[in-house]
Amino acid sequence: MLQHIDHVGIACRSLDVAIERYGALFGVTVTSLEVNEAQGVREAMLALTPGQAAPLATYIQLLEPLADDTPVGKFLAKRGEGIHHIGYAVANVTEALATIGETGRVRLIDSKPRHGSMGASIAFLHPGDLGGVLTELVEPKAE
Ligand code: V0V
Ligand code: CO
Repeated sequence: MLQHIDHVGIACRSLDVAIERYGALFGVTVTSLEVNEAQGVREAMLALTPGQAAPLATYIQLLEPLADDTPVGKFLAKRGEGIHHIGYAVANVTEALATIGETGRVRLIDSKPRHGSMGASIAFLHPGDLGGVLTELVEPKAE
């Protein structure tokens, strides 16, 4: 079901500072910069495999909260900067949600897909049922 790691989400207080750091250290650059009001973030996707066509690309997703009372804002207050979630690519997020939901073993934060970065369809699974790892299913936008 899980095809590859689409992105690793990293919570940061300043997106600009984090983007500069990753560029200076690793030479990665911003592929996409978006504000996602529904998720409460300003976020940048930095491709690890420039030139390789999506959906095979893997990204670092840098996340800055739009407000304190958002998932990333609360995370920063409780835990500070660090890894926030892992996003796995799936072929079909609706089908993946149905299959996972049928097990009854994990709370679906999203019962149906939501709008994600770069036109992807995404859904989150609760970290409390996944060994403390907030897990995101990502169906990248079809080319
Ligand atoms: C919170 N907890 C986490 C966590 N965030 N554990 C692991 N990883 C995280 N990222 C733990 C927290 O330490 C508490 O554990 C417990 O969950 C409840 O935390 P809370 O602060 O009271 O927060 P809640 O319950 O209000 O919300 C937590 C959840 C929320 C995970 C339900 O953050 C959520 O809905 N996340 C999904 C949406 C999201 O994260 N969007 C931002 C990325 P204890 O203390 O009880 O043990 S947007 C994105 O990635 C996009 C757009 C994209 O990729 O395209
Ligand atoms: Co994400």
